[in-house]
Amino acid sequence: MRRRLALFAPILFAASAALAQPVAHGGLVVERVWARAAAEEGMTSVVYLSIVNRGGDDALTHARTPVANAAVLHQTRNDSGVMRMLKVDSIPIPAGGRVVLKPGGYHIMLVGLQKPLKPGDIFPVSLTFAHAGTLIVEAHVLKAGASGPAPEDMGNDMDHGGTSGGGMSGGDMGGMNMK
Ligand SMILES: [Cu+2]
Repeated sequence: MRRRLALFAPILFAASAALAQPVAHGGLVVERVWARAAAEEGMTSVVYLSIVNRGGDDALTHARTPVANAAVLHQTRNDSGVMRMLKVDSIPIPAGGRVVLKPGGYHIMLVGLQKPLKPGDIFPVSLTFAHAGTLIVEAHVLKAGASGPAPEDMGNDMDHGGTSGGGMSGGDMGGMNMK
């Protein structure tokens, strides 16, 4: 882990220039990795990202980060009008597909933060895939109520209406609903 982080160190510089800086690994490209700010150690946070798969069928099976005790794969589902988060064993990444972890859908829940996450912070997240193995990406911390990166950093698949206007963030969780 330590050695892998060192290998990826040059990416830190590139990533600080652009949130959209993609990280390629085999047939996978991971981009727009962001997390919600959390004011205190011990709270929860959420990581979102986009994965483009130019290879065969794969699945995201584990996530880890040094900033939290656990990083759990979750899916938010609308259960008769009530938004619920469920733990999932894996997130399918179909061949030739694009999977977006975003508010109201799949996400990586950070449980038991080791430290507060402030807007502008960057932290590493290791992602393990069933076939592609493990890669490390950098998550950019946005404000607690953020629903995604700035519009200029977004692709056209972010379908939840952007950050202005409020009230339409898809019912997802930030750090607030899991106390
Ligand atoms: Cu969750």
